[in-house]
Amino acid sequence: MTAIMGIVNVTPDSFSDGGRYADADAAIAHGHRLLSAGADLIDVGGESTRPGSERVDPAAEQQRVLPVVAALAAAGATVSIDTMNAATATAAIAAGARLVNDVSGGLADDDMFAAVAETSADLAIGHWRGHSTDMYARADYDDVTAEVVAELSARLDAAEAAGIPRERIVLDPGIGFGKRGEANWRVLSQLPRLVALGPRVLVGTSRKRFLLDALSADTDATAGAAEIDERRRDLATAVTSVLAAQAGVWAVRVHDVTATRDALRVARAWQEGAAL
Ligand code: PMM
Repeated sequence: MTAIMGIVNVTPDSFSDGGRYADADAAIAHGHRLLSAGADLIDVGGESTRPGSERVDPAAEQQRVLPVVAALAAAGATVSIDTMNAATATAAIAAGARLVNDVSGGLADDDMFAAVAETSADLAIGHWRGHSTDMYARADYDDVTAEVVAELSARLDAAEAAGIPRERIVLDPGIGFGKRGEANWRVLSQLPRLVALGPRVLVGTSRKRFLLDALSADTDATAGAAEIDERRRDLATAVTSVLAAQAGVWAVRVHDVTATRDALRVARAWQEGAAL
C-alpha cells in the first residue's frame, strides 16, 4: 500500500495552509490529527517554498520545527523534516526525525549530503532548479520527464558518492518546482519512468496550483482560482494520489490525509476485486 505523508507546515506563508499551524502546539495537535486519520509519516516544515517566497533564517526555521519534530517523534510518529538547510536537518534528526525531505535535492546547501550521510536517516531528493524567488526563470524544458529523470539520477549518484546508500534515498519529481502547469501533468503521466530508476519515489501534488488547470476547464472563465476552494483541490489531490499509487510510487505527500486515505482504499478494493 502506498504510504501517506501528512503535511504540517509550521509557517506563516505556505501554499495553502500558511499561518494555520504557525505555533508549536497547534502544529503538534494537527500532526496528531493526521496520524489518527491514517498518515504513515508526518512531514514537518518551517520554510515555505511557495513561488516567490523569501528564505527563512535557519535559526528561525529550527525554532519553528524542532519542538514539533520532538513532540511527534516522542509520541511514536515517523517524522520527516522538510528543509533545505543541513544544520536544520542535523538538529531535526537529533530531535527524532527519520527522513530528511530536501526539495532542492542537496543543491541549496552543499553540506546536506554529508550531514545526512553521518546519520542513519533517509533522504528525499527533490527535482529543483532554483529558489522560489526565481524558480520559473529555469522552467524551460525540451523533454521535461527525461530532464527530471536525468537530473535526479545525477543527484542520486552524488548522494551515493557522499556516503548515503541507495536504500536510504527517495526521489521526488518536484511537482510545481520550476515547472509550469502542463510540465507537471507531463511528468505525472510518465511517473513510471522515474519509478524505473529503482529508488523509492515520493510525489507531492497536494493543493498545488497546476491542479486548477484541470478543475477550471468546466467553470466560468471569469471565476478566479480563489473560487475553486480547498475541498475541490483536496478531491483533485486524492485522484492524483491514486494515479500516482498506480504508477508505483512509494508515498504521496498530502494535506488532507482522510481524502487520500479513502481514495487509496477504494482503489485497492477495486484492484482486489480482480482476485475474488
Ligand atoms: N512540495 C512542497 C513542500 N515540500 N516536499 C516534497 N518532497 N515534495 C513536494 O512536492 C513538496 C515538498 C510545497 O507545498 P506546501 O507549501 O503546500 O507544503
